[in-house]
Amino acid sequence: MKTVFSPLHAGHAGQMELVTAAIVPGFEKPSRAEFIRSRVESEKLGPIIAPVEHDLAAAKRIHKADYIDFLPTVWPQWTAAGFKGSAMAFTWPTRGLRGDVPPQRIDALLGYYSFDAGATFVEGTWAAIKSSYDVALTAAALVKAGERSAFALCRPPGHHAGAAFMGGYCFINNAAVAAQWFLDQGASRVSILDVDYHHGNGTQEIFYDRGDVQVINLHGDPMTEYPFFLGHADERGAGDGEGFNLNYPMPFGTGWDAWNASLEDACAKLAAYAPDVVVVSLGVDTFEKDPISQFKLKSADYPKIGRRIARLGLPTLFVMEGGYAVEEIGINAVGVMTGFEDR
Ligand code: Q9C
Ligand code: ZN
Repeated sequence: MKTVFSPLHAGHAGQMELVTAAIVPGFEKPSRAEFIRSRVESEKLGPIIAPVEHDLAAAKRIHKADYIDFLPTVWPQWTAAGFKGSAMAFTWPTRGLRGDVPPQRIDALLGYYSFDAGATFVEGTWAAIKSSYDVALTAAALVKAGERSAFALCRPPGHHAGAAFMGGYCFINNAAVAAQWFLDQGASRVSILDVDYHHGNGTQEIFYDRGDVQVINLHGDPMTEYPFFLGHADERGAGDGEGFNLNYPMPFGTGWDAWNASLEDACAKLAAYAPDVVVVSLGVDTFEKDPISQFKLKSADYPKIGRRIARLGLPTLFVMEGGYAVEEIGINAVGVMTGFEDR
């Protein structure tokens, strides 16, 4: 399997993060991608190739144009305003406030275009976002050209980003962009299988009323886990999308047996949908030692995930999402790939 990777992710570094009762160094850090890249090499998964640069047209098929045009301006606006440190939001247009009038200050615009403070900018952030997008589209093109699978080693991740909002370390929804790109290239139906520990609220929002993209999420129950405000089992899609959004919320402490039962059900629903291509939003923050997550999967479980996905017998694009236990992130993420290849 080919891996697509860009060193430009590394400029998105040193950002701070707001967590319960503290501001701490970001968990979404460059070593994540570097540990995965080095495991791709040591496991001899296959060639590592550089992304082809794309314009932003494919991003604007998924995201609002004003949102995409805003992203490259954040850091220049932040520094022009005299602000230092990490650019992050602190006020949001929630219920009872105006969500339709963009304010004229960068610190306020960050709130206008986000649902939390978790998508934070430093100087190299836009270049990293753009490279992650290029990585996803380049890997998608490999699958479209006939490869059985490809690994988009994206950083930053994407699945919390919606049509006009960032959050949860995510800016452009790489998996959603790739799914739409497959449709635009002639696919009739695409399934997105999101196995990240956190609910992919952005992906769900983007495709909720559409029948041409099936969105399946396995995740920590939003009653007690981030992102809290989406991801319940009764969210099944709307209009043309009715029945094509499937959520599998699971409680803290969930281990392989219960998680795998959800995966089995999800794979049956996916196979019944009979998509032309599968996009896997691959988070490995389901791992027992993940510092911000509460599931109990072990390193030996990740190849089993890959094996099960391979049994679907469909062209498959893996898009990297979360996973914060950096010492094991390469073992776990690449374990899915080697399992997929049954080796
Ligand atoms: N105390 C992804 O995995 N913060 N995003 C959680 C933990 C946000 C995760 C707070 C986690 C975002 C792509
Ligand atoms: Zn996650």
